[in-house]
Amino acid sequence: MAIFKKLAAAAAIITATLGTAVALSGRLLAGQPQPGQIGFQPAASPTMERIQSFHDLLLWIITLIVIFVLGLLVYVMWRYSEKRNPTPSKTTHNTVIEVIWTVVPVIILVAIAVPSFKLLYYADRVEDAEMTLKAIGRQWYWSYEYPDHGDFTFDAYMVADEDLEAGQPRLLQTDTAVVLPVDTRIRILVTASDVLHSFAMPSMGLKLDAVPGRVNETWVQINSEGTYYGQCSEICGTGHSYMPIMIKAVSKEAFAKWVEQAKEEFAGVDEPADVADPAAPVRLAATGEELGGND
Ligand SMILES: [Cu+2]
Repeated sequence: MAIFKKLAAAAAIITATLGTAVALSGRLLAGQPQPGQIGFQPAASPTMERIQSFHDLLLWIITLIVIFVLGLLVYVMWRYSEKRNPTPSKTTHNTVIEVIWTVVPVIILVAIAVPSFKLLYYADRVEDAEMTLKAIGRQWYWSYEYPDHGDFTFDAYMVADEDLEAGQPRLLQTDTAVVLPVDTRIRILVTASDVLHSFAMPSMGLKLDAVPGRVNETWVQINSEGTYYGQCSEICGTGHSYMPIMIKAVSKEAFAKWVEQAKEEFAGVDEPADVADPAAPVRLAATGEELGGND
């Protein structure tokens, strides 16, 4: 018996250590996926908070349904087996039961639809945005525009593996961060210049198609300062996995300072690749290699 006690004590220590490690790393690296992570990244916006609680509600509903159906199946297998029920009943219809098993699922679906549509419209757009960010998906990087702050623009390329510094996540770090203020309602406009892309930031509950010739709109309000990572989520070509999105959320004051700096830094800097010119070479961010234009 003593050996079991020792094993139990060791297990408790390991569990406690792992728990602390996970909690610590979760706090340090909130805006990116964790090794062995189960579930969502910590919510960084009101939209994501609502998505998580809606997910939790659905998890309850689906769990109860699964348990109920599994219970019925097991009971029927036991109660109506050949041994216990040698002469089966010839019943083929039961109006009451049929009405119940039609109406109850309808009620459940309506109960799900109401909060679902509420959330859909909440996440859709914000009427009183305080500023606008425009993200343009390109093969294979993102360009950003700040129309309310002097309309400067810049491109953000992924940092290649060999250029990563300590602590920078692989395939997620970009050379230029998208700096945004916290506690601000930010309208996000998303489009693309070549093929379909998708602007996705899991911790903020953002995922919006970037469609050439069309501008899609969503919004975000970032809860706290930090660096958040996302990726293009539409298979868009060979460089699809090499066009991450990196948002640095800072205080409003720090953002105002950054804007002044950025206006100078990005003034007249490389005009975005000419959309109308299909022969323009595109740069593959991962290798820096130049590829021919789309044929
Ligand atoms: Cu893409």
